[in-house]
Amino acid sequence: MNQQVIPFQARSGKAGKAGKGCSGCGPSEDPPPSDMPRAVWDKIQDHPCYSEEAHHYFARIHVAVAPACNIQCNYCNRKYDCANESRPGVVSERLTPEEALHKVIAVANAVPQLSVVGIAGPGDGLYDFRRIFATFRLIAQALPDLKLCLSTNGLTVSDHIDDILDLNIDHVTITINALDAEIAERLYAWVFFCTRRWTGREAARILLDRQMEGLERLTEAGVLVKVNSVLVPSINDRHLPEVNAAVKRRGAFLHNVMPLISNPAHGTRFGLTGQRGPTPMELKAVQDTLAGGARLMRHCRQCRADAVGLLGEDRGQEFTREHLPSAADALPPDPVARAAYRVLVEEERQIRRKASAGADQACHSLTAATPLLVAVCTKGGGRINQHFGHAREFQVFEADGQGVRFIGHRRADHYCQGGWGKDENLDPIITALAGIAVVLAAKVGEGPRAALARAGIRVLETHALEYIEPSVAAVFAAERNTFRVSA
Ligand code: CLF
Ligand code: SF4
Repeated sequence: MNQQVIPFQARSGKAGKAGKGCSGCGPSEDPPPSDMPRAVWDKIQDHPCYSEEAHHYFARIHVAVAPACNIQCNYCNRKYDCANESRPGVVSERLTPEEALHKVIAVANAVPQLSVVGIAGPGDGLYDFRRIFATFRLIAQALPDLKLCLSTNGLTVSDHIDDILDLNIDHVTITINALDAEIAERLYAWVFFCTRRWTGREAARILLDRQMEGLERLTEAGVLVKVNSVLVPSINDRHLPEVNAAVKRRGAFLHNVMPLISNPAHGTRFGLTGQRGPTPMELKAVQDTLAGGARLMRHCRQCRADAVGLLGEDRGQEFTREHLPSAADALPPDPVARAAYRVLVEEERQIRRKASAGADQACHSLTAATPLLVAVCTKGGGRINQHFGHAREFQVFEADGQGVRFIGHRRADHYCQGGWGKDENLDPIITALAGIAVVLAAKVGEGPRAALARAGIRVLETHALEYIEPSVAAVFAAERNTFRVSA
């Protein structure tokens, strides 16, 4: 059992306590939330992308069985053999359906957190649909407790509704970046449809119409659809509220606005033409304008198409072909550890909810207070359980008079390089933490603490191993009551 996700050994210590100075904000209500049917909650509660809470506990595997695509987005370049890049469209190796099954069994037996198998590229999840459905069929037969999850550009999704339902694919993502063809034609180079390649506004219209039709047909059939939108500054940033409203009307379960990743080295059209991605604060500003519309996903990590593990960690390189057992040595699927892990997670969730009970009340007493952004170093389990120097990403929470909310993450190279600190990494870390007032870590060295203090960011160890939301609430209350929290 992987102890780092749920550190049960910590329970008898301070791990279960709510924060100090405030009873803490956080999940105080037993799910499902009042606006969610029980059947829907049952589908999402262990899906790390569809439930923010679940992403602290559960892992996904992407099997890279979909190499080709029927459209060309200006932000995409499908690459192989790039182990160091973490972004969609990049894989180290592509798989046949049988190889995918072999890999999923090996990962499932080694990673009890695994709850979802996704197909998310490196091309389109439905272009080579026979291969995709063959893969899902093999996996569903061998590991029926794993959820199946499909990601597509939506061009052909309405042609495959019956297969999606037959295979119990309950979760489908469609990437919809625009409703307006004038905007969309700046995002796509071409669309291959009905045996020919379309470009310009005609291509955009075909794609947008097909996406909307697919979304409607899926939601009518009861499939939970997440809509991804890539935020491209000066192209669709001001248009995304319309997209959000339109997909909400058509029954989308979640809307995930992701920042454009753009770099000339990636060889994409946007990378080569200098189109920049949004800053973290620009992304947050757009997401904030969508509040009250379709439910927002803010914990996306823009995974590789062969990602393995919790969101934010990628264990894909542990499970490449050369690391998998040969077919002769492979163990059969064993669901026991996964079942045991789910029982422990349920128990842990109950404890966490109790620790957070009454938290919102404390935040409500500070309704006039300015919101506070707090970054957290965590390895999962919903706790502050990672050293500052080991963090490759920081989870960002916003506290205000309404409570504490997860609002995103910031990536940076980690400071600690096996026993010594890499000072060159501190500036990029400080840049990545723009707008953050406080960092909560399990531990931090004096060097980085002082450097961050010079940049106006305080790093606190006072909530080590505690639950995140109550700790953030405690810091919020202390800061806004001008009570100093000393490290
Ligand atoms: Fe994979 Fe996508 Fe399914 Fe999740 S990812 S196919 S819904 S199992 Fe998740 Fe990764 Fe973001 Fe995708 S963090 S890129 S939203
Ligand atoms: Fe790349 Fe996906 Fe766009 Fe196809 S749909 S070009 S795989 S991002």
